[in-house]
Amino acid sequence: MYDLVCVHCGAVYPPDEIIYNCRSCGHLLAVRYPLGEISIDRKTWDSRPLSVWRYRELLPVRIPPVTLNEGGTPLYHLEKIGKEIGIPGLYAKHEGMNPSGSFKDRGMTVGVSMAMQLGKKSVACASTGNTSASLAVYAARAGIPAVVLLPAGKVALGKVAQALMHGAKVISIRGNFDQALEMVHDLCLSHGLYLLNSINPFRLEGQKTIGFEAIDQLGQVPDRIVLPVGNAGNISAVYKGLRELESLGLIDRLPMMTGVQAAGSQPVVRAIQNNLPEVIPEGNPETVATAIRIGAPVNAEKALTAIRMTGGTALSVTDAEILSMQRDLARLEGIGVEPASAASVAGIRKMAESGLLDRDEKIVCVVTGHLLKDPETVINQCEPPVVVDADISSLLSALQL
Ligand code: AN7
Repeated sequence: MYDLVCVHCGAVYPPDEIIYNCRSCGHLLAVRYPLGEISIDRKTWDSRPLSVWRYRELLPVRIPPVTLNEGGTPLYHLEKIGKEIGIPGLYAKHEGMNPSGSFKDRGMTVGVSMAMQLGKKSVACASTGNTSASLAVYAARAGIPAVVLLPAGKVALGKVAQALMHGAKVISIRGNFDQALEMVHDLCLSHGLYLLNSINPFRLEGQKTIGFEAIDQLGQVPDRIVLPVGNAGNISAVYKGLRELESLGLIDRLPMMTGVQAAGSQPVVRAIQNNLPEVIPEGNPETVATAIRIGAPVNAEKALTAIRMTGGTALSVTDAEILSMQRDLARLEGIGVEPASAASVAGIRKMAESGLLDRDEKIVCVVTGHLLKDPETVINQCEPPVVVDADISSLLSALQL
């Protein structure tokens, strides 16, 4: 059986205790498996479909899971963008192809399953959007109520639409994500809802399978895995999973974990580039990539470890660079992603242009959410459709034929 261990002081808690922060030092907890006792037969994994649940021996769920077949997302070779920036081994793992359109589904299938396993009757989260959409979906699937807190006016339309349609109780807070998270945390502690933000150690267990799948699809450990960073949960989760594979002897090296933030919201980048022991929160984060508009990333401590222990790095990209890469992915590769997702590939373009990486690297960029999540940002940067009269000559003249 696994237990929960404080990432800072090492205090240990039983797996069925509902606890999000260490009682001795206040830091976050992580799931620890008795890796020496777990036997994983590579053939058994390979015989199962590519999905979160392929890797169930390294997941905490012991009941039939609440699932919609998450994971198994495509890994695309970015041939044209890779050629343009001079990196032939450039790939994108399209997490927008999950059931609710983002990587959060990997975390929620595990997190909501754990809510059921632990006997919880309701769930909650704060969210820049995707977490709320995903929680609403999985709570509906489980048949339990969900409460989601959003920063008012700063959540992309598609995500709000999903949270509403799937039946969550949606509350908009006059404040930013960081404030909403503090509030929902208090609410969960005082009223017994199960908190499914990324401070929940079980949710990150599901997300770590992105790295497992990337290796299985590429047929080797990539030299670098690149993720957009908001609350820094996903980069921490992927690193944790890969460390477990390494301990089990299933891989023999780790990729350089590379985090990309938006220029207007880059506390992790500042900590890495200035070699700070911890992240200094930003009070007023701002970016077109609202998914990663987060000034006080709760998983920063784990993320700094992930980046530093693998010789990775963190860098920021401007909103213009993000949107330009969103368009290139869409038009050159046929891959539709939301702005935050394009940040990972934009970061690689920037590193390549500055000579900060080896052009022979095999690089997997995680593109985290689907284009349709944020239709307004798409419409704002594209020419509107040309309207013509319903006759063929008007059509031909509009097409300049
Ligand atoms: C598309 O939904 O934080 O660094 O509340 O939606 O693990 O936070 C979303 C984050 C990247 C950053 N890409 O991941 C939320 C939320 C997309 C995202 C991130 C998010 P973390």
